[in-house]
Amino acid sequence: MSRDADGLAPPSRCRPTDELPPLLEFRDGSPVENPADWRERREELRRLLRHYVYGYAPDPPEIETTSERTPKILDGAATLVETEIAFAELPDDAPTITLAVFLPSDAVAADRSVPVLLGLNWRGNHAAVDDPAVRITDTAREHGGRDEGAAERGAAADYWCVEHVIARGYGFATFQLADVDPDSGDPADGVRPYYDGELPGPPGTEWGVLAAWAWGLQRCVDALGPMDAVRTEEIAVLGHSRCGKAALLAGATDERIGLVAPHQSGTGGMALDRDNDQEGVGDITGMFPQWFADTYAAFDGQVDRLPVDSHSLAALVAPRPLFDTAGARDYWTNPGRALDAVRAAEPVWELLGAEGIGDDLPLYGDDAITDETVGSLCHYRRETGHSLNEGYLDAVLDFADVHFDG
Ligand code: GTR
Repeated sequence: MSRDADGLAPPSRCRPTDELPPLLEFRDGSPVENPADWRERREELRRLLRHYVYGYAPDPPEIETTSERTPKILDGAATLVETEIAFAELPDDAPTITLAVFLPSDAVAADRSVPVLLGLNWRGNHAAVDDPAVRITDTAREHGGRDEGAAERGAAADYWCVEHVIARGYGFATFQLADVDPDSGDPADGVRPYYDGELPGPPGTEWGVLAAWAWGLQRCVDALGPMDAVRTEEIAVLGHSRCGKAALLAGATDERIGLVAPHQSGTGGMALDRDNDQEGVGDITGMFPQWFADTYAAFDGQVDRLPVDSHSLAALVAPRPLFDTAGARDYWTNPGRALDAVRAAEPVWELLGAEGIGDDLPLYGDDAITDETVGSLCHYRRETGHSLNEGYLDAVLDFADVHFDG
């Protein structure tokens, strides 16, 4: 189905989830009965998701980092650490990631480590805040998002709300997606060509751009983990839209990530492929073939043959906390089918002894997000279209407050 003149399509209704591929059953039909079985089933699902949807990423490379620290930015509220992440196994001309880490000044002064929100940005690190301390990278000059040349400083400040995140006692870390892959559709761009012929899967299952971005997020976790200022167990990954798909994939496939918060991630993210009357497999692989393994496009028109769906990806997060956020008017991302995926994944949290869904979902707007109301798995909506703002970030942080100690 396609969008109307406003870019919207009518909301879809929720459907029963009993026709989804079972999570607690192996491919050979044997049951998954306990946490040990789930470890094996998790590996099976992970392989299937790579094989049929996102493609096989390379094994994690060794990273090499150099960091520069600037205290007292954002009117004194934050310390900036800019970290260049390079890959020892790749040649000198290969891409590097410039990770900008913003830390609350009071925590830095007190030598106190903080939980960190890690997000993939589109327009450059310098667009996330309006402060001259943040470097405008070569990547940002070349790929400014919707702008010609580099985006304005602070162009995405109302989107990321970094000062607000800092004021709530969290760190914020981000890198520009074009550092890893500019999403041009040209397979010669970005980091992927450096791994040609070296990926673990058969031909046709090579990693797409979403898997490459997820890999980039995981390399940032490599770099953040050893930082004294960061609570290693409390790195939350967040992303909007295509970056929400990548954030979910990164969090699902990397158990070091302490909390996963995909925002309006839609098809290829939290929304189920089955019975999705918004963006179908054919729509998304037609528009963005580069995002996925080549195998995925073959399921256009026969999505019921996929051995996985988005609830399978969500379930890989269990028992860690997963907070899915959606815009009630963001029809194209199909909030109804994202909620169905959350519901369908819940038995895995329960099998692992974690509380799944707390109160009835979805939570809306100013609904309280406390340990009384939420479990480890939540779906939350605000009355918006396709956007990120302080209201959503507050909800993510409320949820993180419930699950993190820091
Ligand atoms: C849309 C696409 C969505 C979403 C979005 C975005 O055009 O259909 O799946 O990823 O782009 O990332 O902005």
